[in-house]
Amino acid sequence: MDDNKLRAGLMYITRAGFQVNSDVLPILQELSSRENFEEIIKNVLREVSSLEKRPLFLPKEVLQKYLRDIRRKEGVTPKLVREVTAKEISAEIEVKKDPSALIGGINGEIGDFLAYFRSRLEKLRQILRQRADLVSFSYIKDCKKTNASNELTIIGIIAEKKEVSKGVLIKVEDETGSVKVFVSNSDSRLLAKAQKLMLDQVVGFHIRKWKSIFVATDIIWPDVPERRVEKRGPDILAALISDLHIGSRYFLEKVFRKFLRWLRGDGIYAHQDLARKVKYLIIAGDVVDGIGVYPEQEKELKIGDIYEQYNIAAKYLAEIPDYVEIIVVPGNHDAVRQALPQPAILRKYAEPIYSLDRVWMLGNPALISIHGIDILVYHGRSFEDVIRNVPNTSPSKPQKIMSALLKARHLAPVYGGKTPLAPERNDFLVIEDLPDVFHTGHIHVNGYGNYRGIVTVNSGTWQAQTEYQRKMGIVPTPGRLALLNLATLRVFEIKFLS
Ligand code: D5M
Ligand code: ZN
Ligand code: FE
Repeated sequence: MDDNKLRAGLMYITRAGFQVNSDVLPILQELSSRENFEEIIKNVLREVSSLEKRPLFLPKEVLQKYLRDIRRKEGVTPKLVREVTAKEISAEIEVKKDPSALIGGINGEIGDFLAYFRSRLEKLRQILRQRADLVSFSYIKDCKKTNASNELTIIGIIAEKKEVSKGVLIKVEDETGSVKVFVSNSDSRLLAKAQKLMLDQVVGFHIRKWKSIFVATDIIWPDVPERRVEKRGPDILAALISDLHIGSRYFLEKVFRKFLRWLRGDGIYAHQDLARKVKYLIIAGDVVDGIGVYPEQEKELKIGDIYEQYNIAAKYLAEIPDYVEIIVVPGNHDAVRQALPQPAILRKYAEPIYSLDRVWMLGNPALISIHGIDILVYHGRSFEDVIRNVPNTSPSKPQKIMSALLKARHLAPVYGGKTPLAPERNDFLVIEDLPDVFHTGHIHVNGYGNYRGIVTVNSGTWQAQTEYQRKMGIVPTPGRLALLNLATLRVFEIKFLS
């Protein structure tokens, strides 16, 4: 409030022939603190003078409107609670990590493999050493020299895991050598831990020398510190999808169209009010079914041309309202190298998608931040290897698989399994920066969870059960859309396949 300015303003108003009622005084007081108060008053008077019936008193409504506009411009939230729609909010996307431009230049020589595992070991050792009991550790070569029976700590890669008569025998490696560590049956808690170890993952061991062998006293995963996410974005939604498989005979075109119509707001659908809040669409791979991905795939294709598959995909994406930002990461069916990390889908094949503006073509995995919420997007190819390695994991509970990966702080620990890994000099698949949300696909089953404060979302599919999946006993959950609220980080779903 500025008394002199306010007095001058009041004089101006009365000279223009309007009276000032006491109820507008507080509004004028607040407006008087603004630099352009004089200009505001002039505009108010101009508006009021042009009214058909000239009022005697300066109308409160007009002043309120000016104040509201000014507050909005200044970024002050109006007291009135009003729903924010995606259209009126501007996009805020930051790509924090994208392997696309950083990979390649390796040719699979032995040196590459050594450099790759060295990078994996070093990165995970950094993470493990943040724990008080792992700060100091011994290199394997040194611990083998010891004769003492005191406890030692090692950090290494799981090179072998064998069930033996009285427990599990684990071969652990670091850059200085390897050692066999025995986990005894007699400690059921430790045995359960040992059974959950995946090949090639990096963990810490507390060990003790007993006669000529080393016995584990504890196994420590890099893991995620328990935390509560305090970050809050705006009250808008990100739609998380994956595994469209456009081009496949099993692609559920009608169901997918229904989702697009819902998003556009034409037609009468349940939860139509939510469609207007969707600002982002994140696609975690397998946009198209591709060609030559598995033997005799052509029999299951409706569109046998990869260019045409992406052309159709682009047509669908073009139907999405123009205020929605679309983020696309490749999967194992997309037109780019299979080995992880994958660069973005190649422009050569997906030109029609590239030419849509508002589409972000990123590599797999990618770390993005939308309105400050960090989302790790990864297709999920390695889930099959986790299922083989970790007891009690299955395709029907993808959130458990996601937790296992977060706990290992690696997206694809197993080397030489189902997941092809490129031995890059730098292991991009180590989960170095913890996201707020972890979004995956691949397994074609929706699953939601929370691992130590990280929201985990496996978005299902838009493809019906294939012959192969039927034989394998995989029961997909098609047509279920996962929606993430950026203000609450809550996930809920809308079913488009009834
Ligand atoms: O994978 C879709 C689903 O099918 C997923 O649950 C994995 C499973 N799948 C697909 N191909 C194979 C093979 N060759 N072995 C085992 N499981 C498989 P998608 O990537 O969409 O084909
Ligand atoms: Zn898929
Ligand atoms: Fe897949």
